[in-house]
Amino acid sequence: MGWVSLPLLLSLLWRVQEHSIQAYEWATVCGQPQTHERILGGQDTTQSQWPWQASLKYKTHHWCGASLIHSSWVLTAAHCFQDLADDPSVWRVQLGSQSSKSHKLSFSFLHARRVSRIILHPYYLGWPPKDIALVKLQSPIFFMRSILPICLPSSINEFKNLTNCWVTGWGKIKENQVLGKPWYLKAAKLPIIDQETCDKYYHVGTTLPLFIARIYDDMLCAGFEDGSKDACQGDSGGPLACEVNGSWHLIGIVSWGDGCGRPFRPSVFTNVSLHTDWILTTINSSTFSLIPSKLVVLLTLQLYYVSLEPISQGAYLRSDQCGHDLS
Ligand code: 4AZ
Repeated sequence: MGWVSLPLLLSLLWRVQEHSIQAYEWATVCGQPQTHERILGGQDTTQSQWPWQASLKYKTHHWCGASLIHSSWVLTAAHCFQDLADDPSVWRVQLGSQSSKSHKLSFSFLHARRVSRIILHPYYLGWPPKDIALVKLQSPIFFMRSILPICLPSSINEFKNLTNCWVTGWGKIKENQVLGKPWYLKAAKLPIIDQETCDKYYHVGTTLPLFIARIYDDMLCAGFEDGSKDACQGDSGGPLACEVNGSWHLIGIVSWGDGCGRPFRPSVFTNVSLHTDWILTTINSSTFSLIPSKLVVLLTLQLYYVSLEPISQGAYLRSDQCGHDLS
């Protein structure tokens, strides 16, 4: 290794570390699609309008939606993995594509990633509540016009007066009809329904007494009484994105519903604001676990440098400076 490349390598490593530690500096870039187009509910949409939308693929097949929240992490629903959470190698994450079936050339290092970790919520028991999972990409994705993260809701207070919320996905367009060619992302504007009203709706047409709740804990509903717009199978894990003070926030994750488009059966989402702490803690602890291994690399480089110093022509980085730089 030439001596010119050593400081470069060190600075690169340091930048990578800095990037991971200050994981949430991206808050300044999150939730800001670089477009001013507007769409009608249920119509085709372009990826740059929803640049955080990801397709979680089982091998090569679109399986669930997901949302980019960080250059190395997407958030999705835990139920998407069923019993396949232990094997990250069968999963892929595709970003930056309007169609769920991307062109072979665009299924490249620019737009798709293998998965290195799948972390289900520790209290998820195989069905909602806590239907939420973090997926770590094997390497960070590059941000571009069609690939940008969405903001996380910082508190439940952000729920007040949410009037611009959209669900997006490549799921079925009717209960018994899959999305057809060219498999373009769909978006529908949905009003939020308060938990009490939603629970009442979910009792309509059942013999279940009202004191047995169907909507509880971290469940959040959005949709119409008549079911005219709705999420469906294949949209699971995808975002309910709401505009708050000019930025888009990930308010919900598509979780479940009784069929699709049925009256009194709106879509049920995982309420992300109740999981922000878990998300941040999990991402940060996963990031910090990298530091010891980086220190080993840096120490090794330092030893390498010390052992070669007598024959090197000029010292670009003395070990004391190195120690100072890393403090
Ligand atoms: C599903 O099976 C599913 N109508 C997702 C959302 C809804 C229903 C089913 C909501 O993944």
